[in-house]
Amino acid sequence: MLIKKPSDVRPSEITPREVYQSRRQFIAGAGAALASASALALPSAWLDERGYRADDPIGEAMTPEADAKRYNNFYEFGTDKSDPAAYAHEMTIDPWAVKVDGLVKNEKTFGIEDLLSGIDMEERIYRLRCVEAWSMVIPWIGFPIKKLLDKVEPLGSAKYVAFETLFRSSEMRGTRSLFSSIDWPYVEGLRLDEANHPLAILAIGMYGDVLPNQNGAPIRLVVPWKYGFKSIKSIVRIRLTDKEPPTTWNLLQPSEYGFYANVNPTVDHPRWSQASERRLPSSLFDPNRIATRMFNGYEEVAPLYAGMNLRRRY
Ligand SMILES: Nc1nc2c(c(=O)[nH]1)N[C@H]1C(S)=C(S)[C@@H](COP(=O)(O)O)O[C@H]1N2
Ligand SMILES: [Mo]
Repeated sequence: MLIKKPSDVRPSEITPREVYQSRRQFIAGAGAALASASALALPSAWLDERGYRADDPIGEAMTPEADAKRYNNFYEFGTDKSDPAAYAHEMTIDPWAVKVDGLVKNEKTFGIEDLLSGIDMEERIYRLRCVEAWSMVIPWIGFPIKKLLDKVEPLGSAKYVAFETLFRSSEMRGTRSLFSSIDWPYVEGLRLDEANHPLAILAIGMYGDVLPNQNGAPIRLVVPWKYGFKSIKSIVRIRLTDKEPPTTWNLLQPSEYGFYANVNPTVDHPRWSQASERRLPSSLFDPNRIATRMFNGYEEVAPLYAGMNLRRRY
């Protein structure tokens, strides 16, 4: 079973209020430099019971928490895998607002707590497959995007969902780099029916804790059947449209990165094979190379693409 049913997560373990209170408690109490798990008032049973060492429900070992938090892509903070963990703390995430607008009945700018109110959190243990041919298995805490879309009620004319990351160059040193060819803010998009798929989530936490900044705090997209670049971090705007929205990697290199970006072992990147991946942690002596699966193993999404040529719509 890929999805941990909400009924399996006891309400006492994770609720948005608990997660956010713990963050608030931490921000109010400790200095920003002392972000340690022990400072967070998470229910102790949560970590004791899971520990995040055992195999997960998909039968693959979870990536150690430390690796998932220090090996990142978040170009706003630099292009090295270690840059986000080193510099993302410079991003202010409290207060945080998300504007949801476009083709919806109720346009609204939500404070993060308002956005989460009335939404139950679930734990989802998903494979994350980067287009660079490495992968991880990460336990997220979040909720289906559909639950947020239901709050604003998309109009019948809405066909796509466009997402936008915070762009605040004073706090994002990667965006100040002369070598950056990205046209900020980082933008991504999904077809509305993809966004409404129950596997597509907005995550606010991982490994039983709130998201660290380098992983996209306070709220990010996670679309497990697509290459990692679709899973846009630190979202400030969600817009419903009737046209396919521009996406950052496609703008940069359209022949290499498509709008769909479904994980597909039979369609190679122009510069490398996508048939296999390095499952992290890996090393020179133990590359831990495994076969890549269609839709990253989430074949239940196949009906979304019935009749589409996935070689052409990569
Ligand atoms: N705003 C923003 N979101 C982003 C990126 C980025 O550079 N900026 N990188 C993407 C890529 S390429 C990947 S593989 C995943 C990595 O997520 P992780 O660091 O939490 O593992 O984030 C995605 N989301
Ligand atoms: Mo990626």
